[in-house]
Amino acid sequence: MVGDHHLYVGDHHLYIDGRWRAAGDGGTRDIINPATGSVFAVVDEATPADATDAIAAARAAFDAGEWPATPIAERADLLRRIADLLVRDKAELARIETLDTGKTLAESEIDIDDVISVFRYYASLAETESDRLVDVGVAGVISRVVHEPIGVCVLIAPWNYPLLQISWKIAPALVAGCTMIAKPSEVTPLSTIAFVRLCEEAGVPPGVLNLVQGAGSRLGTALTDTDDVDFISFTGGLSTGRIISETAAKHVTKVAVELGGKNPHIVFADADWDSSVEQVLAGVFLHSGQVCSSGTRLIVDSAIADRFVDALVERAGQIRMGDGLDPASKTGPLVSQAQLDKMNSYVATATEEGAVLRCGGGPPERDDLDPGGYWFAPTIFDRCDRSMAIVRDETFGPILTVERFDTAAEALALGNDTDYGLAAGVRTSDDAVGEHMVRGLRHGTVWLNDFGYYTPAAEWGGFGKSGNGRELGPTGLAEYQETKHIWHNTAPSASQWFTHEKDD
Ligand code: TXE
Repeated sequence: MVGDHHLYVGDHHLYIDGRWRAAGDGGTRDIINPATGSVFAVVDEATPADATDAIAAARAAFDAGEWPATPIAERADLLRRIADLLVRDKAELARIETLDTGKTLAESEIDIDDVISVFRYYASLAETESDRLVDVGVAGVISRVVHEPIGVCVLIAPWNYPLLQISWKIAPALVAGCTMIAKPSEVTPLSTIAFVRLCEEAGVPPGVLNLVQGAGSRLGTALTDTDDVDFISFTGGLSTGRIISETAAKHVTKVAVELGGKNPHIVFADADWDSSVEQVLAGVFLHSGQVCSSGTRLIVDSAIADRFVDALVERAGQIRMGDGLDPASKTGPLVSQAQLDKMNSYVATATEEGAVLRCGGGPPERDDLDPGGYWFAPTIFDRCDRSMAIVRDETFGPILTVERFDTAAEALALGNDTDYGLAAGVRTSDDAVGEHMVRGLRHGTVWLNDFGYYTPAAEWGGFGKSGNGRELGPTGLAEYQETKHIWHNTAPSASQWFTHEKDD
């Protein structure tokens, strides 16, 4: 057990129309440290009426406020000020993220660095955006395509990368000139609350960024079943994504949903051995597998499969799990009892379905871990196939399944045999095979001889049931923009449709 688990002190109010305030009914929620299972903070819990207030504030700030018409250079400056404040408070934000999610401090620090990069990237991108002139071939007509903010945005984030995922939404929304309501996961709201304080300090105008924390099941209707919202960006589970999409459709509200994945990591016999072992492990066991792009399906060449799996099993047993605040920990606990229950139930089902448990399958055999924490050891199931729930479902935990292939065609078919399509990895030293595979895989991101990396400048999102829409990159900004065509006749004359009727 490691040090500082005292109650995380401070106001954790809602932020609506530039004011911090308690929930309408005075309600609060206990926030749990996953490494101990004990309460370390208490936050205000919004009511549906609070959510409606937040939408009204964002609506007024969009319809009558100055932000949508603020020059792009000023909006970009604001994003850079936010990035500078994130740099200043990085250590504290990383600590909060670790206490809230359980991930290691090293991972939290990388998250905050990525958040900073996203704000800087969108500041620069917005400044280089330009209108598009269209030559319509009509004398005196100037035809332009311009981008305008889409309006009021509802931004709903999950618990696995709390600040990172909300920042992928807030940064482009802000620079596009939108106003918004941010709703972090009720499981991990603290870094978002701290971040909104930084936005206030940086000078985000009242009403532009509003914050309501609380259960999605309670706030969802108020946030999505309304004509006052123009765009909903959601990251989370498939079933929630469906509910939100159906509700939004009633109002013809635009929606972008990122719903996770069941990501294949395909290893050919000629792949570099050491980096393959290393990255297959990191790809699935980092953050205890609670990553939407986690490489949970190992699809390995039969020629090396037994030896490769033996190597993984040996190394998986050495991964040091522990409190994220302990610098010796390489991975942390699961986020909640609910996730722990889910893993235990998948282990039971997989065993019934005939998968062979090679390691893990329950808590690590250690007596130095806090018994209240949500510990689940790196787990490998061999001899798996697509009939098994553990291969089809997004388990969202540290469970690797192993399938074997004999030909590249088989590997490709297996890699695409999923309802999802978020990310995939291919490992081979044959460039032609690699190119064939990366072009054939129906996934939004494909890594060749690497795994897990992304950059703010490249789009992120899924094929299939991994969602629709894209975050990051130019498309991630375009989600927050309307496209308008302006046809400007600089020399109008009355010589068109009804001229002859008048003459007759
Ligand atoms: O997600 P939820 P949960 C997957 C993963 C995980 C499963 C369930 O498989 O085990 O989803 O996780 C808000 N209207 N992913 O239950 O419920 C909720 O408050 C509006 C994949 O935590 O989808 C939170 O802010 N909002 C994933 C957010 O939705 C609602 C990351 C996500 O919660 C709502 C997390 C409603 N009706 C889980 N109901 C990824 N893609 O990375 C809930 N919410």
